[in-house]
Amino acid sequence: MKEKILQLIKDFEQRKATVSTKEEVEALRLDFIGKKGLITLLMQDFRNVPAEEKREIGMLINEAKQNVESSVAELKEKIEEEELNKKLESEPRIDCTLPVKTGTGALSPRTILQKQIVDMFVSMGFTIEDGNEIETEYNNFDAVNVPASHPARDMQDTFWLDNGEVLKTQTSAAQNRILRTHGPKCRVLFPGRCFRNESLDATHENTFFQIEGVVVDENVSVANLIYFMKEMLKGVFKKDVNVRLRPGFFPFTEPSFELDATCPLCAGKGCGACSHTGWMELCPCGMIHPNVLREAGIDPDKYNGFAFGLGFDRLVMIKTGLDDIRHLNGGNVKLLKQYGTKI
Ligand code: FA5
Repeated sequence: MKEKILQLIKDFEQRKATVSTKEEVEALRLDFIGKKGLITLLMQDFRNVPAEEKREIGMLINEAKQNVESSVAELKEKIEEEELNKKLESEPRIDCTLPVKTGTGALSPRTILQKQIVDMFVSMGFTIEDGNEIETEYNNFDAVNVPASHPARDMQDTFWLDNGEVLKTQTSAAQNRILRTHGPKCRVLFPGRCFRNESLDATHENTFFQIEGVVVDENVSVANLIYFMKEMLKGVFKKDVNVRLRPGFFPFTEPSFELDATCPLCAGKGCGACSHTGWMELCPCGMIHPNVLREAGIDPDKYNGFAFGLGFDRLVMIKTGLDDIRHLNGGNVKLLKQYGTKI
């Protein structure tokens, strides 16, 4: 038996030196340790080995079997590597060091300006948050004091989903969650995409962006609101911009305002862009309604705050001179790239 095993090991080593394909390796494996392989058959004969030789013979057979297994694995790996190398040699080479063809895309003017505005507010101590695009009716309306009978809930304006949720019509939909999370002393900016079932024209899209901000603390005033708005406008237009507040109405602010800025194009003298008024309507805002604070678990007798909801596409249009909001959602890369440089 011992001689047989030693002979088998020799035979295996000889065969091993001759194989060069995966198929040959598999045949070699089957011949030696397959179901009817030579070593497997020897193992079946093992029961006939005299008891005193069993230990030595057993070890020899096991070593031979392990040697075949590891040799087969090594051979397979070696052959696979050789095959891969051959394949790589035969394929056209890609030179990763060649310069990349640039200019295939561009950041939207919206993206560029939003980043600038976000940076400004971060430098003024604001945290940036993201809102959902699909919102509950509660967050979009009830939580911000929009009563059930308010016309904004009408099918004309709101995209309702079958499950009763809505496509967020305003970034204010995130107010309740944000106030709850951040608590009564907070400065938070939350840009987001909004959706309304509007007739489209040069200034109205069904998908547009707002940038909303809230500040809540003790003794917050309208003067604070004006300060932050002027700082933002100074950053956007790189010069001081005058603002004025007109009375407005929003269920979630009291008092509510429409904030106008002196037309940055004609510096308030009057031009086509501002309908010769010298002012541009820019940002609805106001002092957060006590009901909204209360609904978010904040005591309105102790804390107050302001909120603003900048119509962001409008600001992008003013800044770049783009005359139709629909371009901002279009895929004309050349156009968007060109207007992006104006920011
Ligand atoms: C609101 O959406 C309020 N949530 C804003 C607000 C926030 C007020 C916090 C007070 C406090 P309004 O519906 O006016 O308000 O929209 C705000 C701005 O979004 C508008 O001034 C306008 O610039 C922009 N906007 C509204 N509808 C459209 C539209 N269909 N296409 C493009 N921009 C729009």
